[in-house]
Amino acid sequence: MATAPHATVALPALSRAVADWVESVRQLTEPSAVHWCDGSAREMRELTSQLVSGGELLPLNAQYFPRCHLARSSPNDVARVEHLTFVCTRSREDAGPNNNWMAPDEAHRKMRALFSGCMHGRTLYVVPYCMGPLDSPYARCGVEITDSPYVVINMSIMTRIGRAPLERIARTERFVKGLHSIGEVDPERRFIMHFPEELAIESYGSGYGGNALLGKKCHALRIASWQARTEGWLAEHMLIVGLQSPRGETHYIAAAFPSACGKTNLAMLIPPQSMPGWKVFTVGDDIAWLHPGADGRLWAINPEAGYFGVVPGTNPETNRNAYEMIRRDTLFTNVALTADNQPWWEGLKSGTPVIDWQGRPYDAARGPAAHPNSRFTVSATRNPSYSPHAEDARGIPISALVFGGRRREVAPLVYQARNWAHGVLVGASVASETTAAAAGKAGVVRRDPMAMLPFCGYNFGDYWRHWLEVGAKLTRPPQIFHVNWFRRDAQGRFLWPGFGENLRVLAWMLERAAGGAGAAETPIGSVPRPQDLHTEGLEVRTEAMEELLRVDPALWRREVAEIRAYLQQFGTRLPAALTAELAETERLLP
Ligand code: OXD
Ligand code: MN
Repeated sequence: MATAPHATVALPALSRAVADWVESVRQLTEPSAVHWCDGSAREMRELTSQLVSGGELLPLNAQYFPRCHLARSSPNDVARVEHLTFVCTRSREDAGPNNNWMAPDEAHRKMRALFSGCMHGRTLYVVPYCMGPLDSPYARCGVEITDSPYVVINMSIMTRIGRAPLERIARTERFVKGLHSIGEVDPERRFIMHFPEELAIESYGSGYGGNALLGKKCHALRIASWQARTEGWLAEHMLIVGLQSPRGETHYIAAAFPSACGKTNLAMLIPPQSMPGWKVFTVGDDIAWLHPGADGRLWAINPEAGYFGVVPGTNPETNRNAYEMIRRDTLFTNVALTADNQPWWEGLKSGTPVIDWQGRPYDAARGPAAHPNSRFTVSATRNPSYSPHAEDARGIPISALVFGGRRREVAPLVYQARNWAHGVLVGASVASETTAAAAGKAGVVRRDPMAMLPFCGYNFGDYWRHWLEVGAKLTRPPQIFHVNWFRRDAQGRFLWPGFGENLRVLAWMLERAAGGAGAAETPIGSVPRPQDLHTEGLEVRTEAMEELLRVDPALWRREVAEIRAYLQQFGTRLPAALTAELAETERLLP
């Protein structure tokens, strides 16, 4: 007996709420065509060849970099623009001193004027996407409308897009609305607006990274952090990594570092030869959504499906997994080219650039060949160390949370917080030297609480209170640590070798979390003594090791004063528990 043909419902007919919104945006932006993305491989191949024909994507050397392409952004559009990024809540205090704020009505008015008629002659793409495994109760969906096919291709790598997310949206008709247009790519007409109370994002005038791939920083951090607070979970700027010990047990760590401080490298770490039997599995390299579980532990999913990683510095020594991963099916943005059309970047340690990131003949006098914030976009499944549990619907349990910054001095290599509230203070006090990931001067120390300064969608004072509330729900909370791989000696040389050797520090944390491993008790928390770390085969001089683990009371008294001054700006929204923990640290300092 013949079976009835399976009727596939057309995409625009799946969700009334999405269709109505698309129609209202169509009327506002006046595109010449509307394309609903189904997320198929065929669709992405067609979009890619369209961009190749138009010269917007350059195919790279097919022998060494099969199915890889290069995109070049406008030189005025190469990084996130924090000064043009706003959180638009009804009350200014809800956005907090940590965000640029604009009243929602004013922001909508401004954006309406920019979006009005902006897609003339362009195609409007509708990109339904899911952040997190499609079958996970922790995943959340959104729809990005964009006029940039380059953004569509990136979104198809970074998230799960197309029919399945739209079907999930149709079940609840609840989704984050992300409206994006590259506009004129004019920094004078560029804004990234967030409306957490409306679960909406409006981004105009940039086609780059976090400004334009709205699933990432805009949704999965700024909007999700707000949504997480209302729903009782945490959306964090954290990598997630699984460590399997020689005994065969795997434990997971989530770690927050400011942009371009090595999250991707740590998430893909390769154990040093002197630590045989250890294995490392990547769950995520940038964002973690953390949920208190029924068992009193904290469970994590990675909402993303790919990596948008900084390319410069990637080589077989710094990150062999990433180096292998980006040799096929990868979209490069703003790297340089060799004579035979291979991508090239500073720190690659082989090959010679002949064309710079702007497509000009390379001339060292004009600066680096690849832009310092040049990126690769690649599917997480290309990662040789991709965790077999990365797509588990219920997530993975977290044993340790780690905060860190890039600091020449003050913070020792690693320390463990006294308890959850102290850990929240440690996270709130993160400070780091700025990098090329955001426009502005690199190398300046700034406070970057939980590495969320550019990404928290509401007042930090409320956010820390929410952290304390989540902690109170956990009967088996992860231990909280702080690391600093970037301590330097008087000559400015790094004291710690970093990369694979960081596993020694992570292994100590896991032993501490399990109630083992020794430490010295100090005013800032527990710090390992050299004998508490796995140091076999480690080439670090004894004096360097002592310096790395030193807590200097004079520097820390100054640090406490600076932290207090920083926290005071949050006024009455600052939880008293953090002030009390800071006072306790001060009391313990000699
Ligand atoms: C990123 C960033 O791109 O943090 O991940 O800037
Ligand atoms: Mn990031």
